[in-house]
Amino acid sequence: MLAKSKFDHFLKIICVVVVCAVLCSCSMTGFNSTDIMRPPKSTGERAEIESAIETAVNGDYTLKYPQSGDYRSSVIIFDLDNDSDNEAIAFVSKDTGDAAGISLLFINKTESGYKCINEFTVAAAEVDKVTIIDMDNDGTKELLIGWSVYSSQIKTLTAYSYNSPAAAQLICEETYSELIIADIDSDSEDDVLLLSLASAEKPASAKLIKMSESSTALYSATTAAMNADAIKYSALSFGKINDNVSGYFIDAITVDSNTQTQVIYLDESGALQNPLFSTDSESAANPTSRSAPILSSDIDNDGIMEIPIPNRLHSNSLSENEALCDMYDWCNYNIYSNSLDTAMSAVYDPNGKFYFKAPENWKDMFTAVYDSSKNSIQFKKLVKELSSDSVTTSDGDIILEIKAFKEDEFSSDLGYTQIKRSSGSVYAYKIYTSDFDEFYISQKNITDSFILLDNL
Ligand SMILES: [Ca+2]
Ligand SMILES: [Ca+2]
Ligand SMILES: [Ca+2]
Ligand SMILES: [Ca+2]
Repeated sequence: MLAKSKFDHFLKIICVVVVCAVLCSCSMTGFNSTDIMRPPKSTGERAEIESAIETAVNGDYTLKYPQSGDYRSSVIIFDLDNDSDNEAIAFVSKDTGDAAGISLLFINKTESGYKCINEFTVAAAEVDKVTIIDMDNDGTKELLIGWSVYSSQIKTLTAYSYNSPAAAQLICEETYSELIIADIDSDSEDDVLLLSLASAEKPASAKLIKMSESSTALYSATTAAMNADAIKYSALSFGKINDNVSGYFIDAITVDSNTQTQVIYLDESGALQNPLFSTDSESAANPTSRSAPILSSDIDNDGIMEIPIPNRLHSNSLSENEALCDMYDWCNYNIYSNSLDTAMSAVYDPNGKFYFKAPENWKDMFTAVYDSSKNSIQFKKLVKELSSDSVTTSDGDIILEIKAFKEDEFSSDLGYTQIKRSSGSVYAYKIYTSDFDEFYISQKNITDSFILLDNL
């Protein structure tokens, strides 16, 4: 039962945190089609473009649809050069029988109607993602297109500029696992970041991509090494590291099934940094590694991101029905001292219904034990005994108990005070310490520290 409850609990946290991640992430915007935001001016325009495609292909073809990103249409209509006339691009696979790949068609409005002006064929099975961005800030958009083959997680990037009346392919030899757009250098212009999981060909990396001064090539302006043990990204959240610096909080699943966070940001010299990852030694393990798939988020809603770091509680006297509760320190990454500074510590209810923020005056001096027979958590003092070469701890007096009652079983006669009522349950507490105890916690503090997961 407990294991299932824990699983439910983590599922809820994942749901909550994924929602947070999506809200503050530029990379996981999901379906947000600009095709819908900017429909063709008329069916006439769409029909003319389709006719231009048919003329250019001159045979049977299949339209190909980008599989991720903001643009999911096989025909994307956009004013690339900012002259108020739309251009179009189209992805088609020609039904010629041979493995020719996918053709990218540029379709331009001419005096005699829409015409295909350029065709580029790429050896790929699918279009992964289309990014339309002004890489050199000259007012015309460049196209970055990711391509995938079935056998690999690694996508190939090609890039194109459009200067009427023709498109040109830019030199670009980059690959990626995730292409993300955000203003990582805070100059109010979007930047392109490529994240790559480790592959047989290339080590794991984060790269900031820029356009050459000649506007003929894309190149990696700065690179940071990333953890080769990461096998899948769980969330890519762009957010504030502190009041002045923003960066990516990259939560990834590692080969040992843990979740860990890497923080990618640009330092003052313009170099990408990944301070929570070190190639130096095996001992420099990422301190954020955790067995539960809990994602980084702005847990306390102050605008700055936190990373959940397990902070194990201790007990020397667990009985048959008792289990230690999990606690997490939600930490801000301090780029100046290279440290993780705790913004909030919280104990999780093993049933996944709530967490309880540990008050400041309990810091490192308490434990929390869940008793399944009573459906309650007892918060106890931790007694530390110092000897010349070691510290031993033992469970001390109970400070506070939080118990979940079924709604029809709760009564104020039972000696508990109600905190919250939710979904057929009443959560209530009993204080065991006096007002003069150093672990004293006020009624208001208990209420403020109790956070129902449903309300996150
Ligand atoms: Ca145009
Ligand atoms: Ca441009
Ligand atoms: Ca920027
Ligand atoms: Ca925060």
